[in-house]
Amino acid sequence: MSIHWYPGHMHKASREMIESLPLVNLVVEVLDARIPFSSSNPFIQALCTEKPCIKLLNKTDLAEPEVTRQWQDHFELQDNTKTMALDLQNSDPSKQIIALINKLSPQKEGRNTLVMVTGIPNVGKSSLINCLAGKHIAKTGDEPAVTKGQQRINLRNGIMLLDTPGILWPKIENPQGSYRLATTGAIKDTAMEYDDVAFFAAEYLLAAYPNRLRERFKFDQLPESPLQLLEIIGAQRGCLRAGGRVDLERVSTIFINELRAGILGKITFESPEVIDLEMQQVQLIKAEKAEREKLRLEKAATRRKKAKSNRK
Ligand SMILES: Nc1nc2c(ncn2[C@@H]2O[C@H](COP(=O)(O)OP(=O)(O)OP(=O)(O)O)[C@@H](O)[C@H]2O)c(=O)[nH]1
Ligand SMILES: [Mg+2]
Repeated sequence: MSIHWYPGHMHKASREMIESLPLVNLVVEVLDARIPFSSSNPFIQALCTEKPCIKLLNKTDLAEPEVTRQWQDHFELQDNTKTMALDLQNSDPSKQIIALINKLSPQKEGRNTLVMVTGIPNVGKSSLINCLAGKHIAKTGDEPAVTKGQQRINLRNGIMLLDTPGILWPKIENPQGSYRLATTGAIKDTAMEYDDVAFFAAEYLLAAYPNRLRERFKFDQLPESPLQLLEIIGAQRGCLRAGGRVDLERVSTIFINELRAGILGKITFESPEVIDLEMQQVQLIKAEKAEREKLRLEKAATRRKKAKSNRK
């Protein structure tokens, strides 16, 4: 599945981030703890190499603690980078975050630190702003692209926050990454097919979390395929069409929503080990694409040449 969801406001937000960057002292990148690799925006990475960076792995209430720890160790090997694991839904880590910002800020005493809060859609950037401000000042919502423009918030403790809209990047080249983003809710519903995403999630859970599925759906034998799993769930939930066939669209929506809500337990979709292999796959996909484009251009040039010589 390739995702094409890069609406105008994200393009504008990227431009505004580049414009604001010279004044920014520190970058806070909010990641989804279930998908720390797939929720890392390469555009933000490339932009922020020179600034101290705090990576906040949020939604840890939905992710496996042990794997979150592995991700923190992985990120802390990068220059200028510190991490914290958060559950903004159920706790208030504002004191620890503010202490870390003050520790890493390159600003001299008495001068405000401008902190840019960045991240892909729906990871909890505005929830973080509200937590740090101690009041509800940024609109939040359980869907991607709630924040559409930049907003400055003065915490009046020497820290100025810059809330930014969640941005993706124009081409998400890692197919696994696209699926993980869709599974966790970073992609607008209208830009994805629920059944396609449910097949991916079902396949992953069958391989990585078979016991969770057994517990939740109470089957004697593990289904042999994602389709079989969705059919069993569909039959249990009465998602049937006329003639008794399972309504895959309906059961897929239920399955994905349960997964997103944590009803299947704490689930992480990637560990640091996947990075190398998936980066190699992306390079392969890019090389194949470049080769196809080269062939297309060569064919077009030959056609033009032929047409020209026919006209003579
Ligand atoms: N389960 C869980 N949900 C969270 C957590 N933090 C935030 N949320 C929820 O995630 C959803 C998105 O939060 P927002 O703060 O609006 O996310 P955002 O990054 O500002 O999103 P955009 O503005 O759309 O880019 C909301 O429904 C929040 O309540 C968390 O730690 N755990
Ligand atoms: Mg927001």
